[in-house]
Amino acid sequence: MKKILVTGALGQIGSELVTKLRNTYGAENIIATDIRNSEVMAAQGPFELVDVTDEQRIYQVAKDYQVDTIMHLAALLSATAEKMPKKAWDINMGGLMNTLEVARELDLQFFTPSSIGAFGPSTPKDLTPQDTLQRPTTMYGVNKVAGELLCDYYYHRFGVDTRGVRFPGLISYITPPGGGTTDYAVEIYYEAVKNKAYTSYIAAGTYMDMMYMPDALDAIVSVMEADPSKLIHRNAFNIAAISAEPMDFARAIQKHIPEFTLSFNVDPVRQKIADSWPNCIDCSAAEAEWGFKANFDIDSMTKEMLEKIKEKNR
Ligand code: AKB
Repeated sequence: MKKILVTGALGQIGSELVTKLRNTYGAENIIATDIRNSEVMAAQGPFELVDVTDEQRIYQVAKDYQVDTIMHLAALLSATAEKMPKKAWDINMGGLMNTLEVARELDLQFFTPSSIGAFGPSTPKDLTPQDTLQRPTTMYGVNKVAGELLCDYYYHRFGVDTRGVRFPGLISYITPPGGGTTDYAVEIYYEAVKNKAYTSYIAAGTYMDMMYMPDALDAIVSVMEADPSKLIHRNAFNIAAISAEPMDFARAIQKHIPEFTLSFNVDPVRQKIADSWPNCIDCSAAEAEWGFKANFDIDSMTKEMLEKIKEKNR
């Protein structure tokens, strides 16, 4: 039976991952942690206040609960990191270093997500290979590349069982993302239901990879349960499901809300970040090494997103 400590448990991924893990491995075996409190999450299983910049605290909680795995999710996303680069370095790199150290000291399995943000303008944009040029031009990207290398280092140098994926923009109806470049692809659904209109801060024709949250959660569980002898890459597997630009979302939404309209008011900061990222990444290494497969395309995701948001509004 697994015993897993999750950092950033109240974030976009964490809030849904904790529920899935608690359903899979038993609520008492999932120690949700965050810098903020949550009575709801605490009522459903173990919950501890943890600031990932405090290594002693992470160590203590991991030891007290005798966990065998850390899933480290706490991080600032790309747009926020551009606004606060020093803080992003401290949280994203400091938090990763601290959690990896605890994993080394206590001999724990370790997961942390990288991102399509780990690529930059000189990376091939279409069918971006698993192993390719990575010269990102954002603080978030610098953090993600350094993080991928650090996880590889902890595996090769200390034998820590580090694993990870490069997530595309993640779309869900439960917890909204905050401070990301791909957040428009979530906002568009809420606005479609509420106002039948959305103004996108990302320009028409800007393709980025996206994925529906259930596929992202399945990917985390699959890569963690994968046979280690089959893993050539271990960390930072390219995974994606949907390569889309804002008009693709508009067309998918119009199949359910024909009067929906999309307009544009481009934010130069987030547009510049988006322009530096791939259009569509190649996931063949993840498919071959641990059987990655996404189940949702833009139409099946859109149908469910609109239904669930309508239900929430009732
Ligand atoms: C962001 O937009 O910053 C994230 C990501 C793709 O890593 N959603």
